[in-house]
Amino acid sequence: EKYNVAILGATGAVGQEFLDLIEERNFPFAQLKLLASKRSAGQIIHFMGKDYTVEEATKDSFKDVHIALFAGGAASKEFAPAAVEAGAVVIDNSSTFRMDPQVPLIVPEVNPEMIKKHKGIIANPNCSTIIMVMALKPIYDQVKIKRVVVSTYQAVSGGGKEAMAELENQVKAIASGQEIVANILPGAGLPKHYQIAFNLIPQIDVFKENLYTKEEMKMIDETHKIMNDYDMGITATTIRVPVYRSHAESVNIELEGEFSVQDAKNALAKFPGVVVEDDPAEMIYPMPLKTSGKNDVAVGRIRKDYSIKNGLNLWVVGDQIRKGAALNALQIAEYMIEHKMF
Ligand code: 2RA
Repeated sequence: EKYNVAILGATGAVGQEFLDLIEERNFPFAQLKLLASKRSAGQIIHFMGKDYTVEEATKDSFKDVHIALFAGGAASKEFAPAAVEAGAVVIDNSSTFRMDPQVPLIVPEVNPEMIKKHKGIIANPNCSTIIMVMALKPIYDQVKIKRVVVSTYQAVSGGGKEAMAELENQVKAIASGQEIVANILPGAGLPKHYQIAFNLIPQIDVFKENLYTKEEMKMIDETHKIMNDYDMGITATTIRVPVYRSHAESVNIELEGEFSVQDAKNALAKFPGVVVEDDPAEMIYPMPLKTSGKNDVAVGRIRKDYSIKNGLNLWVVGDQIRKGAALNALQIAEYMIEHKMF
């Protein structure tokens, strides 16, 4: 069985990763449609021996499409209803529909049972949320988590190809003594921009009334929905760091009961999509340069938090473009194919 696939946002970092993963995982597509904004339309993308012309997305672009992979951004709001209307299942990486009660918010290893409730749209969670819940779920399945305190160290890839280029250009400029240019981070549409090279920016997306950023509130609200536990206390601080494409997260959890470091290691090691890289004596721990380009989320620095009764500290690192976005979305489609949900 093969499926007609459309990729909206085909020319961006996530769109490109969709193509790499479709080839790498031998995803069963019949026809492939590459869609983008007017600005990016017209580009030719050579893929699996064929040349594809990127088309400007319109409301009529989804005829005969079975699976519409939306890379993210404002286009999702504009085109998701038309894609559903045309009979496609939309797997959307934007934040548009994530908190809509009609829209399942899915990490296939964590809450696949929620997929079947979809009404045509399935939302891919925020990258930093996906990476965190991959580490929370195997522990939560053994012992309930009462509270999570997370601090993230987020790669510039979260800001798209342009943000990755900005970091690279700033490093080159510093190396050659040229002027530093900052036009993208912490956000292209924000009134001010700051250098990211050799810096940390404590803002991802805009600030809300409660002085948290939207990125921080995504980690809180989306985790509640994915874990289906709205009592879990969660607080988050999300920081942009000069790293290309892996997000790293320091996750402190308070458990309802006893759970040793070894218990945590065993649970994490068994969980699909997670690898434990944790041997301090051998200086083994996850690092962004090691996880970039890989599918698994790596967990290390697992140790007790002695300041509370049942506390654990984890260091969680994952590729933002893969598991944080394109891979997770494609795995949702793979799960649906495997469980004959189309
Ligand atoms: C970021 N999570 O890292 C957001 C969107 N990808 O910028």
